[in-house]
Amino acid sequence: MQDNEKLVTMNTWKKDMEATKRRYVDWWQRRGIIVNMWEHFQQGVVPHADVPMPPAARDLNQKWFDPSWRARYLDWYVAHSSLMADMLPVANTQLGPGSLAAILGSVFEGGDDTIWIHPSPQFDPAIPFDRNHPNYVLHKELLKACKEQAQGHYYVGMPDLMEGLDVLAALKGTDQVLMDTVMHPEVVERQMQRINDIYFQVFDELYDIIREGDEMAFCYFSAWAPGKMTKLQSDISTMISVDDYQRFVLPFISEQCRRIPYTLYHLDGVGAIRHLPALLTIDELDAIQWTPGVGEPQGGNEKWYGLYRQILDAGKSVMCCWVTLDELPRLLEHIGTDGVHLEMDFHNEQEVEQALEIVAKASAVKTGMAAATPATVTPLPIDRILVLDGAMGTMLQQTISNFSGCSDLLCLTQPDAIAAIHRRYLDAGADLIETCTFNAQRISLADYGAADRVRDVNLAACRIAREAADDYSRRTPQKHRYVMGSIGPTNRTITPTTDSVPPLTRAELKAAYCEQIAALMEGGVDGLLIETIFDVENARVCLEAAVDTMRAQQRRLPVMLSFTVNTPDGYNMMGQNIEQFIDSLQETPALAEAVYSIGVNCHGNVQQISPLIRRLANETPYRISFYPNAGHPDSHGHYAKTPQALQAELWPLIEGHCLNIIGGCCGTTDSHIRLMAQAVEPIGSLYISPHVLSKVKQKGDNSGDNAVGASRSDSIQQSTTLTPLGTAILNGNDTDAMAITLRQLTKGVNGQQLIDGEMIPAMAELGRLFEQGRAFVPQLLMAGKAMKAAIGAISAHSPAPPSHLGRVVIGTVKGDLHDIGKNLVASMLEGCGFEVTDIGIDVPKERFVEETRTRQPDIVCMSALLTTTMGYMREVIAALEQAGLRKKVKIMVGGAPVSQRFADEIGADGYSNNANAAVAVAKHLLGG
Ligand code: B1M
Repeated sequence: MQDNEKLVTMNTWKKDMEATKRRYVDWWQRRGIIVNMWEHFQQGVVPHADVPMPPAARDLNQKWFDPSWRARYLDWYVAHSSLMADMLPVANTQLGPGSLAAILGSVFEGGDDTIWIHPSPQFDPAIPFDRNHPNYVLHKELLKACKEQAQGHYYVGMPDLMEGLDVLAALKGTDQVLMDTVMHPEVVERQMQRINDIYFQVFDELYDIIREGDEMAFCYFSAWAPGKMTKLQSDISTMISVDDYQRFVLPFISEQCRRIPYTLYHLDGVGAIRHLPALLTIDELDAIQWTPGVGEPQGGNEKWYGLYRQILDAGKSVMCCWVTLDELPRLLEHIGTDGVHLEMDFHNEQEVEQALEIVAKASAVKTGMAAATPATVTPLPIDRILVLDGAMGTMLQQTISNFSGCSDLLCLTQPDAIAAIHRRYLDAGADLIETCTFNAQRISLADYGAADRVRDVNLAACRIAREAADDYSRRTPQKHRYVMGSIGPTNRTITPTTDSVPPLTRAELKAAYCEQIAALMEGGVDGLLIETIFDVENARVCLEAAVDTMRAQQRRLPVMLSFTVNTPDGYNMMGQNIEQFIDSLQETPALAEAVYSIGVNCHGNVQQISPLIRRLANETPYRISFYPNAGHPDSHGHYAKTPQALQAELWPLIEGHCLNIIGGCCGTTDSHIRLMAQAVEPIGSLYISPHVLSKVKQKGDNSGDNAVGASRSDSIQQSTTLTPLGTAILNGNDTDAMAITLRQLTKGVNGQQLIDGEMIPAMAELGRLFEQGRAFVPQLLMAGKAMKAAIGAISAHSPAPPSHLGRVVIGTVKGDLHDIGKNLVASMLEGCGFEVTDIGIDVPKERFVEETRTRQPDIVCMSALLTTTMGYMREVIAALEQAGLRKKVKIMVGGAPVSQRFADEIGADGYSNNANAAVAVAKHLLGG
C-alpha cells in the first residue's frame, strides 16, 4: 500500500475506528496485531444507536434476498453488536461464499442459517456474463440498499464472490471439473481465465457501490483495507496435486494478487497445506488465513505454530481463527505479535478485555518491556525432509593445501575459505548449514592457545554462515536457508576414560558450553547442533547448558542431538547405549522438551546402522536426523563412497519416511549433498514426506506437526505388480481398460477372474496411493471411469439369464458417491437371476422407502464406502420401520468399511464383503 493513501472519516458507530484502521494498515505490511472475531456477539452490548428490529421476515426469501428488509435487519444487527478491540462495523449481506457462481447462473437458495448455491442447471462452457442476470441485479440492489441505510455508521462488506476453480465447480460440478483437469486441461485453463476476467469486472462494479473513499471492508473474514481488498481461495485444491495447483490455480490467483492491492488467501484444511510453498511464491499476496477444518484442533492450537511461522517468515501476515483465550498467551509466545490477525472466539466483552491484556503483555515482551519474557522458537520447516550440509574438515583439507590444525580458527584467518564451502553446500541444495565451530569452546581451543577467543571465533563463524545462508534465502525466498550452530563433543570427557587424562568436571564443561552457546546465539544461529556425541554424559551437560542459556536469553532454538554409535544396537565407543540415554532424557522434562531431533552422524556403514535409525524413528518421540560419512577412510584418509552409492544406501530410509534431516559427515562433499537434495526435493510434483511424529510420541515440538508431506500425484507409481488391465485402471485409461477386457474375454478368460484378480487389486492399490497422498481425487475419478468401462464390457459379453429369483432394490446411501462396488453387486445379482433396480448413489432414506413401497422388492441392498456414511444405513432401516415396511423386506448391506458386526448392530439381515458372496447371501435370505 502507499503510505499516503487517503483514509476517510466516517461517523462510524465504532468509537476507536481510526486506531483500528492504523492497526490494519500495519497488519497488511506484516506489522502489529489485530484482535477481531468472525461474527459479532451481542450479549451485554449497549446499543450504538436506537435502531428497531424489523418485523420477522415472512419467509426465507425475504430474510436473505429482500434488499429493504435485509438492510433494516443489518442496521439493527450492527447497532447491537460489540465493536470492541478491532471488531469492525460491517454489514455482512451474506451473499456467498461463492456468489460469483450465482451471478453466472448457479442457483441461490436461502436456508435457515445460510445461503446455498446450487450448480447451474444449464452450464454453458463459454461462461457468458449477463449483466442483467437476476442474481447480479440482486447483488447490486442489496448492496445499494444497505449502503443507503448505513449512512456512514458502518461499512457494507464486499460479498464473498470467490474465484477460479471453486466457482467453476459451483457452475458445472466438482467431479466434472476434476475430470476435466485430466481430460481437457486446456478447457479448464480457458474457463479459469474467463472467470477471472469476469471477476474483475464484477469486483470493480461492486466496489464502486460499497467503497468509502478509498476504503472497504470484506464480509466474511472480517478485514478492512485502505483500498481494494479481497479474500482468495481454492477449496477444491485439497483434491488436486501440486502440479495441478500450479497449472490451474496459481496463475489466476497471482493475477488477482497483482491487480488487487490487498489480498488475503483462505487456506482451508490440512489437505491444502501442500500448496503453501506455491502460494508463498506470490510476492504480491499479503496475508494467509488458516482454517484447520473438520476433525482438527482450531487455529489457536500448538499444532499450527509451525505453519504460522512459515507464513510469517515468508514475509506474509497471518490470520489465525477461532483462537480461545487460554490458547492465546502460548500462541503469541510462539508466533510473536507482528503481522498477526486474531479471529478470537469471544462470547462477551470481559473476554475481549482479557484478550487485550494478553496481547498488550505479549507486545511489551517484544519491545523488551517485560521482565519474564517467554521463549520464541526459530521454526524449521517440518513438511519435508531437510538437507543438512556435508563435511567441513575434509573439504578444507581438499581446498587449503597442507591444512592441519583447528578449522574453527580459519573463521578468523581465512573467512573466505569457509564461506566458499558454505556456498558450495547451499548451491547443492542444503537447507541447513553448520557454523564452523565444532571445536569452538575453550577446552578444545586451549590446545591451540586460543581459549580466550571463544566469542570471537563463534561470532565470526556465525557471520560467515549467516551471510551465505541469507544470501541464498534471498535468491530463493520459497526455500529459506538456516544456520545451525555446530557444537562438538570437546576433546575431553566427563566420563573417565584413561587414568592419565583426568576427566573434566561437570561445572568446567558446562561453563565452556554455556560460553560457546551464548556466542552462537549472539551470532544469530537458527538452531543448535550438538553433534558427534561419543559420551552421552557430555551431551547431557551440553543440553543443560543450552537450556540454561536459552532461558537466560529469553529465546528458544531447536536443538538437534546427533550421536556416534559403534554397534547396530546403539552402543558407542564408551559402551553407552544411546537409546537408553534418549529414554533417560524423559526424566528431565526441561531437557526432553528442548530436543528438536535426534540422530546419528559420523558412521561409515549406512546399511549396518539403518535398523537403528528405523528403531529411533518408531520408538522415540523425536524427529530423526542422519548424516553418515562417505564410507570408511583409506590409509590416506580418503573417503571413497560415491554420491550415487551413498544416495542409494540412504534411499530406503528416505522412502520409508524414517528421516526428517539428512546430510553428510566426514568425506562427503557438495556432490553428495546435491544428490541427497535431489532425492528429497520435489521433482515435478513428487516428493517424499518426512518421518511424522505420532501425536502421542511427540516431544519438544515447538513448531507443530501440521505437515502433510508426500505429494506425489500425476504419475501414479504403483508399488505392487499389476496386470496390463490393472495398470490401465490405475492410470484411468478407460479405452485401454475396455480393449484389454474384451481381448481377454474373447480369449476365454472368465469375467469374474478379471474383476477379482486384476480390477479390484488395482482399485485397492489406488486407495493405498490415495491414503499416502500419492494419488488425488481426479485420479480416483478417472480410475472409476476406467473400471466402469471394463465392467461394462464384461456385462455386455455375458447376457443375463431370465430373472426369477427375486426382486432387489440397490443403492449407495446418502452422502456417498462411490458406486463401483455397488454396481458390481448389482450386476452379479442380475447375472444370477435377480431382477435388480439400481437407484444410484447418494440415496436419501426417503427414496429407499419410496422405492420399497412402489417396487415391493424382496431385498433392499445398501452400499457405503465411507466411515462417515455407513451410519446412514441405520437411518434407512429406521425409516423403513417407521413406514411399516421393514417386515416386508430383507436388508443386505456391504461396502469396504462395513462388517458383519456392524450389520448385526444396525439390524440388517445380511452382509457380504464381496460381490460374489452377495449373491449367495441374497439367495440365502430368500430361503434358497
Ligand atoms: Co473415495 N475413498 N473418496 N473416491 N475411494 C475411498 C473409499 C477411501 C478408502 C480411499 C482411502 O482413503 N484409502 C476413502 C474412505 C476413507 C474412509 O471413509 N475411511 C475415500 C475417500 C476419503 C473419498 C473422498 C472423501 C475423497 C475426497 O474428496 N477428499 C471422496 C468422498 C466422496 C463421497 O462419496 N462423498 C471420495 C471420492 C471418490 C471418487 C468419487 C473420486 C471415486 C469413486 C468413483 C466411483 O465410485 N464412481 C473414489 C474411489 C475410486 C475410491 C477408491 C480408490 C476405490 C473404491 C472402489 O471402487 N473400490 C477407495 C479406496 C479403496 O476402496 N481401495 C476410496 C473397488 C470396489 C469394487 O470395491 O466398493 O469396496 P468396494 O466394493 C466391494 C465390496 O466392498 C463389496 O463388494 C464389492 C466388490 O467386491 N460391496 C458390497 C460393496 N457394496 C456392497 C453391497 C453389498 C454387498 C457387498 O450388499 C448390499
